[in-house]
Amino acid sequence: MKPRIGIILGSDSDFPILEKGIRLLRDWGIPFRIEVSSAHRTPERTVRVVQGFAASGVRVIIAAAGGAAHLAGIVAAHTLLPVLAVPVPSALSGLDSLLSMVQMPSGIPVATFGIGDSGGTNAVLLALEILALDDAAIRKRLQEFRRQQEETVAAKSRSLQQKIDGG
Ligand code: RP5
Repeated sequence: MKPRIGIILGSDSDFPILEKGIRLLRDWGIPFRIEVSSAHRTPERTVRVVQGFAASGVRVIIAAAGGAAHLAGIVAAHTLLPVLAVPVPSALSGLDSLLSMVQMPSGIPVATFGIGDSGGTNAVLLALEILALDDAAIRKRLQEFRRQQEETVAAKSRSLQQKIDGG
């Protein structure tokens, strides 16, 4: 099956922040490709990965990296596919990663998410929302996902209330 989402990690050590999102893709049967390639350690390979994603039918790219994180910018410079950037926690708690991604000079857009796990999961969810623009099955899945989330919050509220009432 043709991959619809391309994920590029600056290092295999970045994988944990996308684990939850990748589980979601697998559970929902969304075909994706994942590659490790560094903007600075393997610049030519990074360009080849981006070109490969586009050629294989990928519609949206997620790029995760940490530190002086120019991966998403380099990826975006080589494609017109939307690029979603996830800042990985670093020696500076990911603030360096975040600023490297979010402060793209005008002309090459990168949509930047929050640092770490929640950013990784939200990037996958936004990628799915982009695909859902012309895929009714994914749209339905996303609606169900939100419904389940609402139930979880309501259950937490009930359980907290019980705890308080119980003394
Ligand atoms: C970045 O350097 C990677 O994205 C990673 O977050 C960080 C450390 O990489 P490793 O030294 O763990 O390979 O390029």
